[in-house]
Amino acid sequence: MDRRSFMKMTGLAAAGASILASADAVAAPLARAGIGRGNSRLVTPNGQALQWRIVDGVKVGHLVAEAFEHEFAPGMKAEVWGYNGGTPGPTIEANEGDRVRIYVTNKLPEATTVHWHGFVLPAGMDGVAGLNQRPIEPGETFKYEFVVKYPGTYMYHSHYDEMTQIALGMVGMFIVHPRVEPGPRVDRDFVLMAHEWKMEAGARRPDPNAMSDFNVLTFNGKAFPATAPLVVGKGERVRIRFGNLGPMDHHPIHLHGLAFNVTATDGGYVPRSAQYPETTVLVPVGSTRVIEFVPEEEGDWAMHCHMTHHVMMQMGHGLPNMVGADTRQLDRRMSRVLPAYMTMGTKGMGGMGEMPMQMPPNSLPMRGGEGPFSYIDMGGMFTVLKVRKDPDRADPNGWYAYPRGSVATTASADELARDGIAT
Ligand SMILES: [Cu+2]
Repeated sequence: MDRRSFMKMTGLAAAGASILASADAVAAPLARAGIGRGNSRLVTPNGQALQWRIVDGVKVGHLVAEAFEHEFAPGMKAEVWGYNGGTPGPTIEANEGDRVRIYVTNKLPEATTVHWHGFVLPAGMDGVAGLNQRPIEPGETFKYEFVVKYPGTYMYHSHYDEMTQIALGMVGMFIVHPRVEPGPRVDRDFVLMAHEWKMEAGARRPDPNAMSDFNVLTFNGKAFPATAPLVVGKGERVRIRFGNLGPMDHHPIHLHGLAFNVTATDGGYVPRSAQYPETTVLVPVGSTRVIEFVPEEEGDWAMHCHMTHHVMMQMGHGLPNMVGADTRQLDRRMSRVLPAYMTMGTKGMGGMGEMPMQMPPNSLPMRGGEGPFSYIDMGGMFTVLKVRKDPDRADPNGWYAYPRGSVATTASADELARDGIAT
């Protein structure tokens, strides 16, 4: 999206908010571009926020569990299940001590419930089907009401037929702001939810029976290059809240160019004395991890899951190993029936994301997207942290303007001779 359409969207969101304050608060397509709400600085890249209506001092919201079409990245859409037209569902935001009343309407073909993951609340509101309540049948609307006692970074998800419903996308984040921040004030506050999906090429829906070999890995429901970049200022204090309610996988999320501290989990704040610096944080299934940092170097910095298969996409899975294979004979034979035939992958697979391969319908290339120097051969659970001097005026889609002479490039003969490097 260019800057102009981004601005237009921001305007629309502001106009929409006033209408929604009095109308039904369902399925608000607001804040699609990741716009924070009210006094909060919270941003959900590629996501939306739940709209509240205040009734007698209670925050009233409405989640609609439903199936809808979702685009993981240009080239691949799927019918998924989620809340209010999104997977993850809208980010829910409240303040410590708020009473919330959340209606859940079930428009799925089977029963469901909602569990408020990490909350300390009355047992009858915990949402485990059979244990805490009866399931919400299709067509029914249930009411959950509780006081959010403790601040933190929480999640919500279906707790009925979890294998199907979580795999199909019935997850979301729930942030409770503290009355008093336990640490320094932050300038930027992002929410990113990890998820993994199994999408057979050409399939219409993710496969909820998958246990391994997930081939579409997402942040907030998007695979790179569809993940919105995180634009922050040099010297600003930045918070990123990671959540993971994928079906099976844990994700070691790695940030380039800086070190961070884990300041909170879904269990609460980490005391300052117990925090230590890291560059990769493991976000296990069923957990949140909150990190904070102050970037000191401007630039475009990769932020990605460090599991190499989690930055690949569909076509990168289930391939035979061809590295180092001598396939000249095979290629010669094949070329009799397919003149353009060439076995791929014998010298590695670095260039495969950009090869003009014929793609099966509804599928993503092996990996990657356009970069400022060449094709970026990582995809899936990958996004870019853009550290800028003036982040609020920076084009979120623009690339960093490198100072002259600051980019790695070919060594000259003089330099090689000077330093005694034989090549
Ligand atoms: Cu991962």
